[in-house]
Amino acid sequence: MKNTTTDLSSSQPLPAGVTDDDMDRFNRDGFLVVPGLAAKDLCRSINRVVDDSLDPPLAPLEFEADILYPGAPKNKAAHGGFTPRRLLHAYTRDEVFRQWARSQSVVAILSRLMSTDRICLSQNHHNCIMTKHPGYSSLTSWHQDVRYWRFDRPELVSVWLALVDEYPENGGLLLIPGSHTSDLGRGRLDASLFLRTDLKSNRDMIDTAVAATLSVGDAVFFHCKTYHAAGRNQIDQIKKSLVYTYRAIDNQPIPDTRSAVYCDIEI
Ligand SMILES: O=C(O)CCC(=O)C(=O)O
Repeated sequence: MKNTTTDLSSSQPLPAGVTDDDMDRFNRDGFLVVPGLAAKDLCRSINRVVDDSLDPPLAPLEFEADILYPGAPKNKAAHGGFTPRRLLHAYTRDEVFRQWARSQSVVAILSRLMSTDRICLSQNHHNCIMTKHPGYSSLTSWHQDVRYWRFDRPELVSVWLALVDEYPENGGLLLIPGSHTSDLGRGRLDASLFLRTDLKSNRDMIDTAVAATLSVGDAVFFHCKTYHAAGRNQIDQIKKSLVYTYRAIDNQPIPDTRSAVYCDIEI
């Protein structure tokens, strides 16, 4: 991808269910929702493994109290201190996760978005099951995923699979259409590179955000520069999403950075 947009001149056939309009939408908005991309059976199998991995929580994982986003328990000793936030290293956890990561439906769409058949899954970024537990979940402020990632080019695509229905009340994704092409100055971001909400220019941008309302099996493909956020889970069921990040094979991680700790997997 050049200048963060998709090359629409590719002659590859579109995968079933993805139209030229969808591709235009991805270029324009920086994300694309693909309804029903994962079969219900696969989602059931993934959910079974995820549920078994949450009770008891199976390492490697990250707790809400590790990341300390707004709303998280203050530390592990606090009430809810051992609430999981992310089950890490999804790809190597179980065959069902690999099956989805490499599935023809995912790969075909990625090939189109990235204008290449040679695609790698990053083991260093996302590659996790995101969970939001009732009572103890935190919110994620507005950010670009690429802010802490180090590659030749800021041109990665993440695939977010809904394992339960997702909507704002249970902490579903919010995205700012077109923000992947914005070039905000450093002054519009806070110390942790989240959008500063004390600035009117940022609040105006946030006002244009849309909620990704998803059913089980729906997937969101989003550019690593698309600003997104998510609220706390305010219902009484766990929200679970499986998230992977992909890059073109020639978009290499910078050696000795967090993006190069584990080797990427060509899919
Ligand atoms: O589920 C959330 O809170 C959003 C997570 C997110 O955007 C991220 O980890 O990059």
